[in-house]
Amino acid sequence: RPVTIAIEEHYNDPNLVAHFTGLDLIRPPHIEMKLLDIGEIRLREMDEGAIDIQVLSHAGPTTQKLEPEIAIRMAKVTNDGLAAVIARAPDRFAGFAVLPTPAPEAAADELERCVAELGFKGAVVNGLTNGKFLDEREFWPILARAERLGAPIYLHPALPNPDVDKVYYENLSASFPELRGPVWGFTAETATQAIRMVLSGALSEYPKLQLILGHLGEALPFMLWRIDDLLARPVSDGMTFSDIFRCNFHLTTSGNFSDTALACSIAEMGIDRILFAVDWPFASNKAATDWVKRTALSEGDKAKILGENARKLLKM
Ligand code: GRE
Ligand code: ZN
Repeated sequence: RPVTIAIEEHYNDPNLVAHFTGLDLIRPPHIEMKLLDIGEIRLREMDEGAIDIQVLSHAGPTTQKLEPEIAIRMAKVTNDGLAAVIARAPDRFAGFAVLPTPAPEAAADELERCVAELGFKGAVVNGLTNGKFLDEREFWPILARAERLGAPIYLHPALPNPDVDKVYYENLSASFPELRGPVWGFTAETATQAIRMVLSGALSEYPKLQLILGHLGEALPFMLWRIDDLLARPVSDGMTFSDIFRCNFHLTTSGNFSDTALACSIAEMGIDRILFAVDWPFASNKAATDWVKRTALSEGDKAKILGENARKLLKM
């Protein structure tokens, strides 16, 4: 069977979780329990889903919403802890770093340490950094370093900016607490982050930088034609929005096992930019791999999505 690498798979480090405050994302106890497990339950469910390797990333909001000095210290502790987990089972686990983005120069250095010394595959950034989007110039040192290292940055959602949350979601959140989160709030903010990466000029400055979006691209494959049409001009160097999006983004299947969304994503991005992910423990490993195997794709295309594309992008 094809090698299967899942690349948006979460865990929690109690040392970092102790720093989360005001987190109103309610995760049920069985999810919290799985996030803390890096042994028996995780490996059993990987085996049930025929997943060979999980590329682990810490569950949100990680180090994006801490004071700079605390973020720097906790990113090191968390990344060292993840390296120790991987060292115990290097055939089953790989890692994405957490970055102290509130201190951008330190975050660039931490990314380099994690990739060059710990063998990590890139980094995950969870939502905004204390209210700021990653395309703002103060964060460009991180983007520059990621490009130089050939290390992708995964733009993972987090709960929306509190001002947005209040206006958009608050009055429905009692009945539908998932609305501000995975139902829509995550997608709206992360898609906005991705669009801003293109329009800010960050990707023209760092044209080799690779960004990863989960959930089959946070709805953007469906919107590319309309975005191009209404911008009605190139973003830079004669490249349209969708030209840049197709050069600098890879998308994963995390938590969105939809045949029609997958067909749209492949049609817009090409098969080589679609990678397998589950979003464990928020989605089921077995449901994810069963779905890929049931799709109408060729065996060659399934193998690309399940593992070959990740091996290339993450140099595994
Ligand atoms: C999260 O808490 O981070 C989360 C969910 C549901 C789906 C995905 C996800 O609560 O990352
Ligand atoms: Zn996730």
